[in-house]
Amino acid sequence: MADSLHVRAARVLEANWTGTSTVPSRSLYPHQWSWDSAFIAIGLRHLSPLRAQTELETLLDAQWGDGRIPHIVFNPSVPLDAYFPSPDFWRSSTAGRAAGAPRTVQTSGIVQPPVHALAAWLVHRADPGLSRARGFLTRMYPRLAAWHRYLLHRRDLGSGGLASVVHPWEQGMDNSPCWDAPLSRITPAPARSFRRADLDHGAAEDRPTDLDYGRYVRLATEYRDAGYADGAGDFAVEDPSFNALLIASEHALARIARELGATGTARHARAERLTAALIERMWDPAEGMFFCRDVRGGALVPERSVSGLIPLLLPGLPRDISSALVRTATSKHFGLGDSTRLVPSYDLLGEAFDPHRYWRGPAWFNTSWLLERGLRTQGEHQRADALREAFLDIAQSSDFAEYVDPYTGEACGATGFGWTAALALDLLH
Ligand code: 9YW
Repeated sequence: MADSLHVRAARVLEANWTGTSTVPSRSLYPHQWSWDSAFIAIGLRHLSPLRAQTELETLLDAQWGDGRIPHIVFNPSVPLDAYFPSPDFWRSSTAGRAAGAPRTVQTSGIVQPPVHALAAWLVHRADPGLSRARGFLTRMYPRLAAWHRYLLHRRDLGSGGLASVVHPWEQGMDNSPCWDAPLSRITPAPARSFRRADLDHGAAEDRPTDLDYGRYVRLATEYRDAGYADGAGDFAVEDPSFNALLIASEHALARIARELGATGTARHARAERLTAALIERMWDPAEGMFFCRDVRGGALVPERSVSGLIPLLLPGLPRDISSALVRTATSKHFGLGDSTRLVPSYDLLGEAFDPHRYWRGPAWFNTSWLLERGLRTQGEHQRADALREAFLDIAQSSDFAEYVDPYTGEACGATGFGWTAALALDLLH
C-alpha cells in the first residue's frame, strides 16, 4: 500500500531537519529561512511540539538588537557557494553591528513576513503543558513584541502606521510583477559582480531573471553599506500580505499576552487600528482588492497579486470588503473554484502572467494555506473545504513541490519543500 500523505509529509520534514531547524529545500535553500520556519513550525507541531518550539527558538536566537528577525540564519557547515547571497555578502556581524546583529551567528540583514507570533501561538496550543513547562511563551513574548515594535516604528516609512518592505525578498514573493515599477528606478548591479547559485539547481525559465537579480543585489548592497539603517533606501513598499500577517500576528500576540496573565486588550485594539490603516491605504473598492503602495513613487501599484487577497485572514474586516475579496478570488483573475486548481500568485489576465515563473503566476502552498484560513475566517466554509482538498491532492501528486502550475498542478521548482509538507500536515489535522 502506498504511504499515506501524513507519512510522506513527515518524511520530508525529517529529511529537511538539521537538528535545530528545518531547511526549506536541501538543494535550493540549505539554511534557515524566517517565514518558512514559521510555516514549518505550524505543521511540525502535529509531529513534535518540541521540535516546533525549537524551530522558532533557533530563529529568534538570531534576532538583532533592534528587534528585526533576519530572513536567513546561515548554517556554518554549508559551503559558502551553495547559496547566493552568502554570509560574506551580508557581513551581518560587522555591517550590522550598529543595528545589533548577533556576533556568533551569521544572518542576512533584511526581514521576511511576520508570521512568527501566529506560529508561536499555534505551536503553544498544540501542547500547552509542554509549552508552559518549558516557559516557551514567556521566552518568546518579549522577542516577538520587539519584532513588531521594529516593524511598526523603524519600518513605518510611509508614515501611515503600517510597515514597509525595503527589498522584494522581504515580502517573500521575490519577482512579483508588483515590484516591476518600483524596481525600474533601481540601477542593476553589473552581472559580473555576483554569481547566482540558484541556477545550479533550478530551471532558468522558472526563476527570476538576471536583470531582477542585478536589482536585488544593488538594493541589498546599498542597505548593507548604510549599516542596515532604515529610511534612506530607494525602494519602500507597503504590501497587503506583509501587513495582514503583521495584524494577524498582533492578534496572536494579544492571545499570548493573555495566556501570560495580561489582558491583551491594547494589542487587539492596535490590530483593529492597523486593519483600518490597511483599508485606508491599500483598499481599492472599484477593483475589489488590496494593492501595494509604492511609498517612494507615492501611488498604488495596479497589479493584482495574491498578496491583495490575503487580508481575508483578518477577523475585523468589514463585510462588504470580505465579500468583494471573495468575488475577486473567484473571478476570472484568480479562478478560485473555477479555472484554476490552486490560486495563482498573480492575475491570470495580467500582462506579466507566466504559469511557471516563480511568483509571476504559479500557485504556492503557503498562500493557499493562508487563503484557506482566510475563507474560514470569513465563514466561507465550502470554498475553504474545496481549497483544502485541492491543496492536499496537489501536495501529494507534486511530491510536495515548491510551487505548481495553477491550471494543471504540475510541479515547478524544488520538490520535498518544507512548508508544502508542513502545511499539508496542518490541513490534515
Ligand atoms: C530565493 C525559501 C525562500 C522563500 C521565499 C522564496 C524564495 C529565496 O525561497 O526566496 O533565493 O529566491 O521567494 O518566499 O522564503 O523558501
